[in-house]
Amino acid sequence: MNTSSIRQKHKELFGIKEPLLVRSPGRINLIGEHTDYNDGFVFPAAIDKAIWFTASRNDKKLFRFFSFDFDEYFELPVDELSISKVSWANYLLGVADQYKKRGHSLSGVDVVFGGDIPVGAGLSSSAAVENGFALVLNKLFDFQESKIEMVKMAQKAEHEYAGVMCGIMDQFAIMFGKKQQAIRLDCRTLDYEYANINLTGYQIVLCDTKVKHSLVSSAYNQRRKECESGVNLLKQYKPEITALRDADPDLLNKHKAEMDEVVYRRCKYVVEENLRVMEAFKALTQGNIAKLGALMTETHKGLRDDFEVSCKELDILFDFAQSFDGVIGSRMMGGGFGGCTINIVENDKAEAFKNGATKHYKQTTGNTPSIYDVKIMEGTNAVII
Ligand code: GAF
Repeated sequence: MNTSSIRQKHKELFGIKEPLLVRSPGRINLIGEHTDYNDGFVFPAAIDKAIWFTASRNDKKLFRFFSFDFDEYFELPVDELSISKVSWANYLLGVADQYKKRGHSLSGVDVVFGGDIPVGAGLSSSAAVENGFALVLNKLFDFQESKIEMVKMAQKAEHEYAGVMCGIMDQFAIMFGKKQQAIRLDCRTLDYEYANINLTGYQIVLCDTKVKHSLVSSAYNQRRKECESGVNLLKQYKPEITALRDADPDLLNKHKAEMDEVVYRRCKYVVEENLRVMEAFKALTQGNIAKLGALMTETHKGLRDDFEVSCKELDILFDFAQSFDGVIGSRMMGGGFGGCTINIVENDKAEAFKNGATKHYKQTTGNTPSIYDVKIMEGTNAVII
């Protein structure tokens, strides 16, 4: 897939030669996993894998979408906007619905979209689609919504049309991404700071397990509930606690005996992870890649043992990375139960690492992983051709 084939398809289907062109990337996350919906801190970045959209208005009061990757056409009258049985269409319809709820009057829109963000790999292809379509509508109809409003609408689209009660990290990182910069985001205040990703001598390698276990969204929503139940207990002692962001290890340990054992471990992980994000930001800005790597490794252990969102396949890749001389940090990335590990690897050992991980994963699971080199790139934007 390239942008000229999407543009060609747009012309074929809708007869428009020069539609609006929007690029919306995937994201990685250096550290800060499952902290966003606990009002905590995250450290993601937008990448050089993206979904591209061509878009134009139609005067037929129709949503007409073509998914290049699924090779499927979808059509719905604008006045009948509601959740569809076609799951890919929901990521666009959910965004349209948010515009409607903010009082914008929608008319017909024609869209072709597709790209190279692998689905189910934990690189947030869904948020890339939501953000991209948010920008498409904003531009085509001149709705004048700000970037942050588009981020919030994209997040709500995921809640209401995809049923995943996600935090704000993915949509934020994808909208605000900048070349060569990761974003340290405070998910409560939405204050953010960019940090130059200067991994001199190292590169980021993603190893994709190619599995996505079916419990992803139910387990995700379940983790949110467990965190909330920890907050409800701690609140009885410190009413100012409204999210795990407000708790610290001492307070948690003081009330450990009163907590359900599982809830305690979920809270412990989140409280520790928030502290790790702060440390990682400091380490990266000081060029201390070894420290960043060590923190990532701790994160994986917490996600595996306390938060329990890893899986056999991710652990196999993590263990291999741990044993490989030349990997300075490794961990599962994203919501969990499949998807990728993110690895920081010495440049001159990267090829050997990729080959070794592929061979080991094949031998242990019988499946071939996908390996991606990623670069940090700009967030969602309209492209002038
Ligand atoms: C998914 C969610 F969409 C994010 O909001 C975040 O919670 C992440 O899992 C885990 O850190 O990508």
